[in-house]
Amino acid sequence: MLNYKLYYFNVTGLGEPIRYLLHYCGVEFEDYRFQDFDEWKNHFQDKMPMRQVPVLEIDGCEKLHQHISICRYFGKKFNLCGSTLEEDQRIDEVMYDINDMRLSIANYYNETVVEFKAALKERMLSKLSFFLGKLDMLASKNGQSFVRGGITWVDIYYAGISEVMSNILERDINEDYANLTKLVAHVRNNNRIKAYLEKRPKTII
Ligand SMILES: N[C@@H](CCC(=O)N[C@@H](CS)C(=O)NCC(=O)O)C(=O)O
Repeated sequence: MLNYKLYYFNVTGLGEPIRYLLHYCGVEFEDYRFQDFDEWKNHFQDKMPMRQVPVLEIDGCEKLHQHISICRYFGKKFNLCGSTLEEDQRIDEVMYDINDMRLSIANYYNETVVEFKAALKERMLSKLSFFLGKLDMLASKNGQSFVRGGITWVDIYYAGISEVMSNILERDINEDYANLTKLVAHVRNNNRIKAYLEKRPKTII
């Protein structure tokens, strides 16, 4: 059995969908959270492949990076992919749509110039409602998942990353979308995810 260690900050962020997937799949791992930014800067940053996290270390040596490809890796490993190449294409499309939404929120959140921030907020909110509407329709068409044929890694990815987006915007982004709410609840009702959510550290973001 491989030994996994996930390095990330003590926030949900890009680490959370990986944590969701690992718990969903019942993979034991060390959820290493830097105590603060200094610990990261002084002791870890230079040891990471691209000086960024999340990073997943395997057996104390090999280091995987890029949060989406780490999620896809577990999707493949635990049969949470599509059953055809076309379904895998759909999974990737949804994942990149979700990522576009996330980046739009992150750009708004990180903007420090007040005048730019107002314009970014307007653009981000309009994009968000369009994308969420589309994703909701997809979830409605396919039951409690984005792609036909049952739960796949992108459903679990969404449950984790939509929590991050909601934390940043300080409201549940799925609240007006019944099918997305159902999809996320379905993932969170998984016994192992439920147990993780009960015991994980409380963080603001
Ligand atoms: N494209 C990368 C982005 C990783 C990234 O931006 N990580 C940030 C935290 S969310 C980071 O490591 N920041 C610390 C730093 O740059 O010092 C991914 O998706 O994993």
